[in-house]
Amino acid sequence: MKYLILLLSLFVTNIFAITVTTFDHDGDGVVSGSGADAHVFESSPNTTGNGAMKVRTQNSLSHLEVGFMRFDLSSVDANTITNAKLGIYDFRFDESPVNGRNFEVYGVTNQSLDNWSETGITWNNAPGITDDGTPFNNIDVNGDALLLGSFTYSGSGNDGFSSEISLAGLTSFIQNDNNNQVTLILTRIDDGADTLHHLGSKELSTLSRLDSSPVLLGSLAPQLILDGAEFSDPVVPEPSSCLLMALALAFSLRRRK
Ligand SMILES: [Ca+2]
Ligand SMILES: [Ca+2]
Ligand SMILES: [Ca+2]
Repeated sequence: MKYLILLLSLFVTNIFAITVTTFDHDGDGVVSGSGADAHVFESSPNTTGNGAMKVRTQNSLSHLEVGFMRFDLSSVDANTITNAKLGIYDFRFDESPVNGRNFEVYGVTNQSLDNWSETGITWNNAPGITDDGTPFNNIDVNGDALLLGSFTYSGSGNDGFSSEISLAGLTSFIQNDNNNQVTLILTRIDDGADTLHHLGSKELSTLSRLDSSPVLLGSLAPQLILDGAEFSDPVVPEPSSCLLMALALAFSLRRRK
């Protein structure tokens, strides 16, 4: 019994986590909330890239494309979040792996700028960016955005998903948010010949660029994994609670035998 309690307590500390995606803000797999993902082009500053989110740089320094993600945290009790991680999916994983590539993530700190349009965001109107007049030298981030950290992409196996991305400033950025809308900016920081990256969006419906097998809509959308998090609305069923109840039931059934 003592060991079971120990096992359960260990389990409890680890199973409380909520994954919010740009597709689904309350974890039921049904599209909801104000999540969004899109990309903008420095070379085409009035064009919106929506569909497969894309981040692109090239060593010719003739292209710079930057990804934008908005996560809706209104279903989550922000006070319960202990750690936040980012998950992104490489749409071209079976063609030119993004593994080993380096990215930077910024958070939009100006809360009034979270309400960008997924179908209307451009280089010229995107939050956190002011063009510095020198083309393609960097992301031209301004004072409305804060560098949260950098990471080297590492997908698990060949499924193209990297879902355990830790960024030094991400958790505190989310904890300090005050409008339940979190905007992240994603950009490559190293240049190379094979730098065109398509990262999964909430609209992505096929497995990869070379494999058109259909996937559940939203399943390859960018993710925020919120450790410790609990839903703010008690009506929303918590998968972790269901798991605990199932464990308790299994234990009581076992004792009755
Ligand atoms: Ca939902
Ligand atoms: Ca989108
Ligand atoms: Ca915000």
